[in-house]
Formats: sequence, structure tokens, C-alpha cells
Amino acid sequence: MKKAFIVGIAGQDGSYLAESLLEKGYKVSGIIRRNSTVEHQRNRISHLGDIQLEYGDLNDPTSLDRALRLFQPTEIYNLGAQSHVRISFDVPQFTTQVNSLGVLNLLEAYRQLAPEAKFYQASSSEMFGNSIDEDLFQRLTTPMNPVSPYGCSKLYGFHMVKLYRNSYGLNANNGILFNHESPRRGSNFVTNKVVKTAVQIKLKISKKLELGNLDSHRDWGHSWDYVRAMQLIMNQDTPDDWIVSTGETRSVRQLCEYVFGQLGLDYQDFVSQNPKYLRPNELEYLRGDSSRIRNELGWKPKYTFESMMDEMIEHWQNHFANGGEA
Ligand code: G4F
Repeated sequence: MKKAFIVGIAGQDGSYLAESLLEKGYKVSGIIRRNSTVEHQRNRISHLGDIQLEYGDLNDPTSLDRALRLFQPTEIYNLGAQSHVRISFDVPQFTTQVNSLGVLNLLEAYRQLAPEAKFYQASSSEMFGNSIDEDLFQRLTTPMNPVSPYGCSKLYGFHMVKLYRNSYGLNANNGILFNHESPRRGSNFVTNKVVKTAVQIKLKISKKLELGNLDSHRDWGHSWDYVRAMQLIMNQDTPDDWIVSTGETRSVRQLCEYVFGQLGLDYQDFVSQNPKYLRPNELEYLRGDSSRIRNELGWKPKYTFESMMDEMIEHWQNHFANGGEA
């Protein structure tokens, strides 16, 4: 029987991945961090009956050893991270402990206790920083020059996965995922912040939306499509590194224009810039070349940018219609 162990199972990607693997007949397990408000921590996975959970943390090697001994996975997915780029400037050491040393802790446990398993590392397009090829795409050969503590921390994890693959013959893979969103996205990431506040403005429970850089561009896909890519990557016999992206890019301003437009509003009447949301250093432009995973593994996103944003708008409309918290 296929047994998946997911670090970060309670997050956006972890919850979609767990759901999808359960549907395929996997036994699914994961670790969650101890938190004083347990409901908040499990709200993305509380509808999934059949998963095994233990307390654990990427920074606690004994908890990783314990989980691997207990669950004996055939597939290990590391989706755990301090994943907010702006916050990584506030807490660079914590970000590095989780996103760099945490990967090393998990790789060591994997090497020693479950070397026959396959390993997936959530690597990030933030690793590219402001490098871009002449045709305005990023790909595996594009130099990686991160511009945030988050990007630097992820680059360490990326290289350690390659090192463990090449040194120990492990089936360890990197998925370099460009931004991916959904109704399950945290509302301090820009897509869900814009959608949630725009819906609140429409309902007259909010008056304005303050943002940082409106001119940065991102390649935004849907988390549900991206966890399908993770599974295709893990179904290969030979480990490798893969780019997952839509190949389209839009600015934060275009995002606002679309979302407010769908609600019959002009974003310019409500959106302003607040320097507190600007970053000490900004990654300006992301657009990924995912032709390899499309051609070789047959992956293709089902969501468009518009259908994804419409789903997020509907989510927040239903949330407030049902008396959900602001
Ligand atoms: O939604 P964001 O915070 O995502 P960001 O920084 O691109 O990072 C996300 O994608 C990475 C992949 O490249 C992941 F690795 C990472 O874990 C995360 O999932 O910001 C997107 C853009 C940025 O340019 C930011 O400066 O939106 C801009 N922005 C403008 N105003 C804002 C805001 N971002 C946030 N979070 N909040 C704002 O008020």
C-alpha cells in the first residue's frame, strides 16, 4: 500500500494533497505543530476523516524520527515552511531554521530511516530573485539570486535535496513552484487579501484596501493544479527537479482590476499604497517556463487565472453570507 507522509499537511497545499491522495487510496499521515487554538490549525483538514496525525516540527529531529518510524511512508512530502516572504525579513533566523535546517533535519531522518521512500521538496520560484532570461521567462537554467531571507532559505533546501540525491542515491525531487493560490490561501498573501477585502468593500463592511507594491508581476496558478503536478513528479522512477507554472504573468494592479471589476467596482476608488506593506527588497517579475513538465509528464493546469479568482470571490461571498468572521 502507498503511504504518504506530509509535513505541512494543515496548509493550503498539504490539505489539497492529502485530499487527492486519499481519493487515490493512499494511507495519509502528517505532523502538525502544537498550537493553543487547535481549531484554527486544523480548519483546512477537519473534513478529511481518514488521516493519521502526530505532533511534530521540522525543527525537532526526534519528532521527525518518531513519525517516520511510526508511519513508515513510501512517499515523503515536505510542504512545511515559514512561507511568507515579507515576514521573512522580520524573522530571518526563524525562517532559516524552518526552511533550511528543517529540510536538512527531514532529509537526515529520511536517509537513515526510510531511504527506499520517494521525497518531494517544495522549492520556490522566489529562489530566482530578479534573474530572468532574455525571453522574460525563468527556467531551471536561470541563475538563482534570491532577494529575500525566504528565497535564500529555500535555495539551501533546494541544494541539499540535490546533494542528498547525488550523494546517497535517494529518490529526492524538487518541485520549483511558482505562486499558487486558492480559497484556502492565507489572507495575508496578496491574492486572498485583495479578494477578501474587495468583497468586504462590496458588502460595505470595509472601506479601503491598503497594499504594498502594485507593479510587481507574479505567475499565479491554482494550488489544486499544483498538487497534481507534485504527484506526477513523485510517480517518476528517476528523481529530478521540475518547474511548475502557468507561463502567464500579471501585476498586482491587474489582479486588483480584475477582482474589483468582477464585483462591479473600480479598484482605483478603494486601493492605496501603504509603505508598511513594501519589502526591503522586491522580486519584480515572475513567469515560469513549465514546458518540460507539460511535454514529458502531460501536466496542464485546469484553472485559468480568471476561474481561480472567481472561485475565491465566491468563497468569500459565501463566507460573509453565512455570517463568517470579518
Ligand atoms: O502574495 P505574496 O505575499 O506572495 P510572494 O511574496 O510572491 O510569495 C509567494 O510565492 C512564492 C513563490 O514565488 C512562495 F514561495 C511563497 O511562499 C509565497 O507563496 O506577494 C505577491 C506580490 C509581491 O510582489 C508583494 O510585494 O504582491 C505584492 N504585494 C503588494 N501588496 C503584497 C501586498 N503582498 C502581500 N502579501 N501583501 C500586500 O499587502
